[in-house]
Amino acid sequence: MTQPAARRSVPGIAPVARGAMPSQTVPSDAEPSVARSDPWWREAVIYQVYVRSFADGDGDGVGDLVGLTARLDHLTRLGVDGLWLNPCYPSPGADHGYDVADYMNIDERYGGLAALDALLAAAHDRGLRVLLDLVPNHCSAEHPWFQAALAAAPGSPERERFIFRTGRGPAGEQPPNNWRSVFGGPAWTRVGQTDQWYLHSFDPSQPDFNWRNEEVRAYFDEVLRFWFDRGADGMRIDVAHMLVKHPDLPDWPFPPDGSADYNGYAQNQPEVHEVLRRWRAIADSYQRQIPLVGEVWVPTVTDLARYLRPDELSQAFYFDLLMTGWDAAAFRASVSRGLAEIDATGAPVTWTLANHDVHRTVTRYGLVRPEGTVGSPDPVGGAVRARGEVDVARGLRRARAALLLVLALPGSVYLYQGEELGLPEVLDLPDEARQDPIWFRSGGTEYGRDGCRVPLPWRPDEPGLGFGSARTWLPQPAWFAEYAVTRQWEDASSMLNLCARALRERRARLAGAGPLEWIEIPQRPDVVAFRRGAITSVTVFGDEPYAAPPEWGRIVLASAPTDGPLPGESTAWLVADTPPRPR
Ligand code: TEU
Repeated sequence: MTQPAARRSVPGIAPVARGAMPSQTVPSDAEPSVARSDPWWREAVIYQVYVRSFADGDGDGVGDLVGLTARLDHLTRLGVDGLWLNPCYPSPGADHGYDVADYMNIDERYGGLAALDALLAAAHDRGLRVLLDLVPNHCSAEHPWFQAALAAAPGSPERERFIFRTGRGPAGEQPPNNWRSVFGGPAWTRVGQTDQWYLHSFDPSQPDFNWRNEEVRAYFDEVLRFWFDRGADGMRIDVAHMLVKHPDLPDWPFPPDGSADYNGYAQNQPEVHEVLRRWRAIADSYQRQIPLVGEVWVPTVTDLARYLRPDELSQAFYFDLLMTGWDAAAFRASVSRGLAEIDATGAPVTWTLANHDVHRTVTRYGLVRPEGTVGSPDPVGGAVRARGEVDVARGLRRARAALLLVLALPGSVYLYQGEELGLPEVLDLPDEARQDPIWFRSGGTEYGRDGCRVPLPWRPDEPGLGFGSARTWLPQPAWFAEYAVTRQWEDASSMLNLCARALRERRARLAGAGPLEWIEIPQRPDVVAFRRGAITSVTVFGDEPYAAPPEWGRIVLASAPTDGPLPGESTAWLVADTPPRPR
């Protein structure tokens, strides 16, 4: 069903020969002056690939790089600028790749290094950039350094690469402090029956590195260079705010009523910025533009902006909007906050409505009756993974509208695989199928993130819905067939066609369009409208239709069918034949 890939030429991208190892001085340096002054990533739309759930090339039930490479046509037809791959390094898979055992290799289950080289070549050939995922806060307990640390004595240089401490209590049988793991339970695990414990902000199989140790810093310099030399176009950086801990590891004053899990000593320490500056210098030492995109969960947008100072991260996901519910005032306030605080840093706002850690957009916006509070160990888990009764049709309407709104904003946008299909969260996976460490560590009180990681439906009438294997690593519900890629390309009104059209319009009408100008509509507080470049974007959050003034022009794209007023819960992009005069 897929059409042949359009070949686009993108400045700064050089096709890389299959199997070749590009160096930093080969053709990707072409046109550096153009690229230097106008970094490609500032307005890019990047598609996030959760590799094990995108497409399976070898039929083992788990997605891989061969499967991905074979289906790049889907992404070129969709019209994105690049992709970000969740970690695919060798890993025991306790947290599906966020437990890395070898930082300078690709897992054989995903096809090994040769498959990555082939993917880079094929993607570059189509003008698609490829970002990898750096996991620097912790490694896998199977990483040779951690194995060496366990074998070495307390106080040894091997242990200094991690955070080992003596426990409390007469025999050191209590954890060294009161810190909690993001995945639930204490953040410390005892080494056998000794008085020594090691810190893990996530699962016990993910020991935290000691970022105050120069050997650790030097190692990651090497890791970055390894992938940039190989042709990676950028890096997403996992929990970039967490690397450095308070030097004394003091107890954090958690409220006794359990109302907040945020731990200000385990993250967001001033020294983390030294590390980010170091990485920025490495990225900038290449003759092409390499973005570092941070996953930074910090309490305020002002905190977030500190990570985006000119010599630190190029971008950081704007989770503020992802955590905002379907509400006109809240949406507009979040967008304004982002534009004010982030723009001031000189970095583009990096919008995202979904990723592999949160409930899918359709489900978040369609939640009509939340089921009490979520007993999540994760400080933001309750907000982004609330369960309850979902009105899927409503959720889809809102997700379509939200997507158009976001695609009209200045900055860069990250789409999570399946978002282009309007996939809802799979809330009712059988318990025995669940794999997320959050599910196990929370004692089954938090269902975790498996429901947004179910393998994609490609073709409705094939085993495994065309994923590439009949038995997929997480089971696909029967209703996934309705959302299949081929079916959606055939349906002009599908989310997939809406998304593809929006990306085309965005490229044609909004490239380099600059800032937005809000339009006030005092009589309709449920309508959010702004003008940017040639487009006026209007979102109706309420149920009542809204008739846009004729001078705003004609509708070029709408998230819901209309031949007059915009229906409730929809977004339309309008274009005036003669642009309105500036006020
Ligand atoms: O996520 C960081 C993290 O803290 C998430 O748990 C986040 O707070 C939460 O899911 C939102 O509710 C990153 C990765 O994206 C995640 O997949 C990994 O499990 C985690 O780091 C550990 O590497």
